Amino acid sequence: MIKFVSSNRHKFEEIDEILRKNGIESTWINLKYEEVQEDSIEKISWESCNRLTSKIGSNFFLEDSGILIEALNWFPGPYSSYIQRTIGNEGILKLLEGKKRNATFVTVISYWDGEQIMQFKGKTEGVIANSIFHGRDFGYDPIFIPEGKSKTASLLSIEEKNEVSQRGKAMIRFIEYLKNA
Ligand code: ITT
Repeated sequence: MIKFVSSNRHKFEEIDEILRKNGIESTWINLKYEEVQEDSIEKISWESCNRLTSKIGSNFFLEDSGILIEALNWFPGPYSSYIQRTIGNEGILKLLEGKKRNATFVTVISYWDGEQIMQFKGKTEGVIANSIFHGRDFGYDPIFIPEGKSKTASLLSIEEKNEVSQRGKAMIRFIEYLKNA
């Protein structure tokens, strides 16, 4: 049994789909922890995990994710949550009018096994769509088209998204580690 700490139901649905497929049971700890403001997704993920070790006990993981948009000098990255809450997907589309649309989505998992923190990263290249496509409306998914797909991540099933997403890739690395540990 492994614990996943997050306030985000969509994240849990995605990680649970992959863990189940690999025969691993998980419990969702629905907790909004305070995120340190750091300039990298790795640091935020690591520090958030480190602060929870005494509270949650062993065998838990969490992850921090962010979208990096080339035409915005790779912003918002570690500020993705704030930008989503403020200008949102509509604001991003406005900023990108007439600009290059490449973007990279990153997820960094931090796992506390009771002794140390280990990190597993996943990255997915993609493009920002020209408009918002509602479906499974998780964060930037209504405007993010992952490489190899012809529609936004919001229009993919959880399984389809996991096959190409930053979170899916980070999870595969993490599961590989768990199986060999
Ligand atoms: P936690 O409690 O796990 O921290 P959160 O929603 O605050 O949940 P993050 O800080 O990692 O998660 O996410 C930063 C922003 O990126 C936030 O607005 C999310 O909705 C969005 N996001 C994260 N993963 C995403 C994904 O796979 N697809 C689309 N948007 C995503």
